[in-house]
Amino acid sequence: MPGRFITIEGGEGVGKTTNITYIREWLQSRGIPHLVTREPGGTPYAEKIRGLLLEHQEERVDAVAELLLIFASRAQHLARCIRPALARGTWVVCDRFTDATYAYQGAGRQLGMDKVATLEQMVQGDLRPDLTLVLDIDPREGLRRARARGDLDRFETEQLAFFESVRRAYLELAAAHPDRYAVIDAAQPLDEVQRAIAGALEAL
Ligand code: T5A
Repeated sequence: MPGRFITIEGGEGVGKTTNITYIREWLQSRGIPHLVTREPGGTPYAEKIRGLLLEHQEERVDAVAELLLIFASRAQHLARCIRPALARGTWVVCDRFTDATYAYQGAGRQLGMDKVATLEQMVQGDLRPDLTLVLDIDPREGLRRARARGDLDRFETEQLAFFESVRRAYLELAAAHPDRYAVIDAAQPLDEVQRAIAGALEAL
């Protein structure tokens, strides 16, 4: 693909949205054509699935149903947004992608990594991000930031142990593929976080 694919990951309230603004400015200042998108979501149809996933539900949501909905929204997002953009040379910056599924469904929901890998292969084929920025923070601090910001979605009401598993999974994924991931200490002041992000973008 002529465009580059960058994903930004991490637990709750790590600062993904805040830092995507910085990445957008960084790309703009270099005249690199880009689009910023997010998962779950990214197209009108996929955003409807996002609503189903994030809203509080009366009935308990089955973990496999959740996993399949996430990949349904990803298939749509890839077909209608990400692949066409990369094919025309546009860089794509995505707020969360399949690493979130490994971390939240594979580890957090304890579905295991194999199920996620099977669906990843089916939905993505060989497409993987060129760079994944993992913003890492103690989940207690991330949740404190997320709570300070306002209402909590369906995932943000999970217990601390869930978010500790999520964090461990991200760090294990990054350790297994150091060429693709940059782990950034998100507890630092914002300008330090952004300096580290700039370093990873320069390297790419
Ligand atoms: N999900 C998603 C899955 O379970 N599986 C999947 O496959 C996918 C794709 C999506 C939810 O879906 C789940 C995971 C998620 O729970 P989301 O909206 O993408 O939700 O993710 P959230 O983590 O909920 O995003 P948030 O908007 O809550 O957090 P951000 O974007 O990481 O944090 P941000 O930028 O809003 O910052 C939070 C606060 O911290 C401050 C900011 O100003 C803000 O107030 N902040 C800092 N403060 C001090 N120092 C710094 N360095 C700071 N950086 C930011």
